[in-house]
Amino acid sequence: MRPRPKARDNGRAAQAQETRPRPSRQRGDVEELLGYYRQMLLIRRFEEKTAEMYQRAKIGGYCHLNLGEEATCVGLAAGMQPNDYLFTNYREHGYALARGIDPDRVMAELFGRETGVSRGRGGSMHLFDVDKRLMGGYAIVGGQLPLATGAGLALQRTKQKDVVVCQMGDATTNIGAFHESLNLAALWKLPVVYAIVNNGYGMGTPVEGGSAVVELHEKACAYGMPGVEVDGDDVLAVRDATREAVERARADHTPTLMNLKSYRLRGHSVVDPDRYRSEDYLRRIRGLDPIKRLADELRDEGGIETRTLDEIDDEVERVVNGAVEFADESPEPNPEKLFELSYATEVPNQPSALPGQAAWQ
Ligand SMILES: Cc1ncc(C[n+]2csc(CCOP(=O)(O)OP(=O)(O)O)c2C)c(N)n1
Repeated sequence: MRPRPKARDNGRAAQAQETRPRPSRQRGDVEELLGYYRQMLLIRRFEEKTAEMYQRAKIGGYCHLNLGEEATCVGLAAGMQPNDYLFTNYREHGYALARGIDPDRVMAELFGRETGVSRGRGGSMHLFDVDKRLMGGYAIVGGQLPLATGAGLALQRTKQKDVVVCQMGDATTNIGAFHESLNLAALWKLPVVYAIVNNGYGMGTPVEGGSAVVELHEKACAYGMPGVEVDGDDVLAVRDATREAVERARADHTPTLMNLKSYRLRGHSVVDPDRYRSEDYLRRIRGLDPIKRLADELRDEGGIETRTLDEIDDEVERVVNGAVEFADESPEPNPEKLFELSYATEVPNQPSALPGQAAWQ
């Protein structure tokens, strides 16, 4: 058996702290920063509540949280135009919220209710909202990449000006679909931005345990496209890098690979006891909390009082509690109608069939 790679603390956490000087001036409009702060806090409280609701068995199936990755969710969404398309992996609640989908409908989807964003048919890993141009939520690692690339091809062929952003995890860069997709996007000049949310781990395997190239943006050179490393704990850095890549894709159809270096504060999914990361590593990444960082910046350079930040926290907590109430009171989907949204063509529905029995002859 191959020796298990050491818990990943390869100096990145410590180094990250050293290479992040406090900005010497206010970097953005305070109102805008407060908006990002609220969105990030909403994701934080929503995900904490999701973990609680999972433990209370209100949510079933697989469930992956964006805790610690809030700056990537909000920064990516802020760097896109409302008409641009977003494809994500299964760790996507935060992206749905950052795109402006009502938290009530996101929570209802996690509860598997008819009022959910995917009418209760998708659950945590399959959030989909065509109005907000969130094109899913995919459970198969790398599954979103060929679809996002195909969407880019469709936009190019129909001469539309919209851009596709395709989010993925770090381990996804080791999947065949990653390489095929980037190759075609570069070859055909497709308006797609590939955004790695690099939280350092694919389940329990650290980046250096699964990838021959550890600096993942360097993989872009194989396809002659720009590869950009971004501080994924800094919402403004993520927004600005995304905006630049998205506008480059829009202007001359040059795809980009972004490597957003971030951390996840908990295990891979809500049932992962997270035994492969050392206490020391966890302590250090907690010190890099993107929300605390933005709060400090707002206080120190924006002149915002702690009281104002606390009020925002109270307000988002009410929103999240309201979302739970809404989800809890919403009806379950009618089993008679389950196939209605699953297939483009009509399929006979036999909800009385037992598991393992063919649904139709
Ligand atoms: C094709 C495929 N292989 C394996 C799995 C099981 N699996 C689910 S998540 C995951 C790790 C992916 O890690 P990464 O791409 O870094 O994303 P993250 O979970 O960190 O967001 C694996 C191996 C899967 N869902 N699909």
